[in-house]
Amino acid sequence: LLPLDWWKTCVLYQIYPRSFKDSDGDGIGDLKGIISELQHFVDAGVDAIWMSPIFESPMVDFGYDISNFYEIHYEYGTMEDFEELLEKAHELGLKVLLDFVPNHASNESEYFIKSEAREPGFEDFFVWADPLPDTENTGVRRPPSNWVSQFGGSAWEWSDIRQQYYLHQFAIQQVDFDFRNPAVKEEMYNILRFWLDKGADGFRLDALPYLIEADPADHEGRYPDDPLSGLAQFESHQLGYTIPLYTKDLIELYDVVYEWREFLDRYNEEHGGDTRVLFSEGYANVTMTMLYYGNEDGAIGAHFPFNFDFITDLSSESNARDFVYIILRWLTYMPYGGIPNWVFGNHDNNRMPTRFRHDMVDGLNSINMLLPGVAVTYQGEEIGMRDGYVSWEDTVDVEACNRGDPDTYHLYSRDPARTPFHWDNSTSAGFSTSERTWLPVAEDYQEINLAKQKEDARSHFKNYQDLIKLRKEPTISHGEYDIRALSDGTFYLVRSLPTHNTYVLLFNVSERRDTVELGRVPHLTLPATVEVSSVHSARLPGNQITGPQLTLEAGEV
Ligand code: TEU
Repeated sequence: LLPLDWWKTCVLYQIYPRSFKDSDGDGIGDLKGIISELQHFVDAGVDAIWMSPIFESPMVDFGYDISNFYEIHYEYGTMEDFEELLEKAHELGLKVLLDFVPNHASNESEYFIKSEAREPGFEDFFVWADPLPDTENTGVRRPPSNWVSQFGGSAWEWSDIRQQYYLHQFAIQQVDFDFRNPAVKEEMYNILRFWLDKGADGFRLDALPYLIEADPADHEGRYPDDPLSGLAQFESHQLGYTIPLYTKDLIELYDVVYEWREFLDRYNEEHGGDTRVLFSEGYANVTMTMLYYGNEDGAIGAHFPFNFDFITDLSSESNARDFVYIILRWLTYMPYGGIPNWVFGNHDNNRMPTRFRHDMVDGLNSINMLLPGVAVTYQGEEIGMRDGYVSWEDTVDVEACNRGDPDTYHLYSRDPARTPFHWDNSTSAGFSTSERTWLPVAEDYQEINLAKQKEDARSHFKNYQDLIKLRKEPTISHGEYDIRALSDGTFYLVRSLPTHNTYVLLFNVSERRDTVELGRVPHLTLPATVEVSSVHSARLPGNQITGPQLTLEAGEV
């Protein structure tokens, strides 16, 4: 069997630095905190970590509004801390990926301040436009188009200094770069090179669908109004979401991604060492998403685009066939030679056990680990952390604050998925020595925390460790897959490889007990031995399954 490059089978763990571990008692996670807990990744069996942005930022969008792309944010530490983190992680065999946010910069960045002042070289760094001509002499200034920000309101903001509008597809303080300007592209290479030279192993690429907008040159000199998703429709609640035509998924943006890949391949070639990688982020339909892979062989685009299908297309309402269909859809559409990946949560969406059901944690972690390709874990999924409760008074997420009010904020808020990690049952769940943390610690931390799960005979964390060990089996890394629903409730995933063990996963996603005929599962020879089972399962690892039937409880794997 040919060994596979590290990133093709890795377990990739997303750290949300603000909520991972606080080393200095200010209630905010930091790099020293991450350094102090690197052993957690080794214990768990994780191969690579990526950190949400750690760069200098006014924190309007908690780091996704970067004011200096070459500096570490002071609340998180110093450049020395980052270098130490990298060195220690590498010593432990862990890869470290950074979050690269190319679509926008903070309005406090030098780029923006210079651009707003029309300094030569920076004048066209962002998307600037005049107001619509006031043909009827109303005296009211109107933005260039009806485009809407993802966080609500117009995507255009007036600058008194420059006497023009600038585009922001996210918060007002997140100004959209103009990717039609070669100087912007050049600067992006400088930023990438800076962090690669420090030793970063790759990047998660943020918000790529929004990189390029319609060119006024193609629309009689003006920014075209969006027919479906304009501000008026949005504000009258005709649509609770947007389907932008001129600001998202534009075909030109893929060329920018392919150029980054070329740049990275060249860097890899010149510098040697382990492969540095690009994982792209974007919510889009499957056709547009697959374009990030590039062509057949998956060798010209992102190493892979994150697969958000478990977040966007499956929930506690889904039956076994829904699961099978959604999993196969990715595997079917993926270009030949592409590497799949599976994401169950992140800092933008409700946590996995909350979107699905609490009894499904082990089943979901099992499919994540036993499907082919890369398994992605969002901080907390290894112990089954659920959404925390965050009151309106404690809410800090810019999206919730902009779009919501005391009655509706919970529909938008991303705070519940961002509450601090539960290390143990001490003060602030062991996240901080302070009782006051930037977001409240979820109330269930006494029940759900890492220390307890290490002690308990059976736990989500122990299952997580066992599953990662199982992943190392050649059948899982190199084998074939077969997946099919046996009933409304239960589907099987068979992984097989000639002359190696066969592994069969049976997962009852329904709320009811379900009995299936094991004779219908291909490649399954009886008796079979249990390797991993849900914490609420009566079957224990090592138990024999004889058949001919198997009864699974609700959510049991
Ligand atoms: O999110 C990009 C994105 O597509 C958003 O629309 C996301 O779906 C939304 O925030 C969900 O409410 C990335 C980051 O992951 C997110 O945290 C940032 O706020 C956003 O980019 C802007 O940088």
